[in-house]
Amino acid sequence: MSEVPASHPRYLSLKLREAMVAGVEKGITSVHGLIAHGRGEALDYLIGEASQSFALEAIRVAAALLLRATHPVISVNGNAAAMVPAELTALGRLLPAPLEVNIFHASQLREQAIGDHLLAHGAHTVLMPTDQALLSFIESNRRFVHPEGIFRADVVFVPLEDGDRCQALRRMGKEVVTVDLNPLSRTARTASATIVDNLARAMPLLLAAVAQLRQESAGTWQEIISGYDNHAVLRAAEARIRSGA
Ligand code: PTJ
Repeated sequence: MSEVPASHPRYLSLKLREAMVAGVEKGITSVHGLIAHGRGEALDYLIGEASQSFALEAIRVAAALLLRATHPVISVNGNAAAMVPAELTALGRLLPAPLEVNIFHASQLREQAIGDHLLAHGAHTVLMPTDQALLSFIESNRRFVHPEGIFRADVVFVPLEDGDRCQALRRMGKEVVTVDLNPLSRTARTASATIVDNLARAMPLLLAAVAQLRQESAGTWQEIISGYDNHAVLRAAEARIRSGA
């Protein structure tokens, strides 16, 4: 790892780059993941490299959706595993919910490496893709899921998605919570709640929101969810990006 002084103005961004490169070197992240990360960096720059109010609103709804769920599942790909393994594990324990490895660029070696990485970070349950349960409406490698995980989930948390699966999950009647710096992506537009923020910043905020809202009643969760308009949140995020503020 190269030395990045904590005083550097772009410290978080540089540390995240290092985490992604380390992810590729450990066989967790695909090389395509580096390109996806670069696109995220550019969008993050445009939203001000801070969690904006549209993200905070979506985070609260995301927490309520995950708490209201009877069978929530946390889907993990190669980018998310490299960036926030401890936070994903903590979310799994807090809800509680299993983590499920689900990647776009097919590789059994990488699936195994991601699973091992999550277990090494203290994950309670890590489910692996199987050929015993297939998602409908989707052709990619992401259709292979675990029968006790994404297949029967009512709410799926899919940070940093690639689009096709989010639509498929919605068509299967599931709620989808995503984190995506691109408010124009198919995932962002089809998810139930889209957190337009950097995954590395959003995860601690989501954990705090879940910890706080789990003290509240199911009625409060329902109120938070029913008053929410994901399209309005996406419009606010897009306006921020276009304003160049
Ligand atoms: O590990 P795999 O095989 O499942 O592959 C994972 C990637 C991310 C490579 C795959 O899902 C992919 O190609 O994704 P896309 O289509 O590039 O979409 C990723 C989205 O995440 C884009 O809209 C990016 O802007 C966004 N993004 C990138 N970095 C971050 C991010 N969103 C939040 N936080 C980030 N740090």
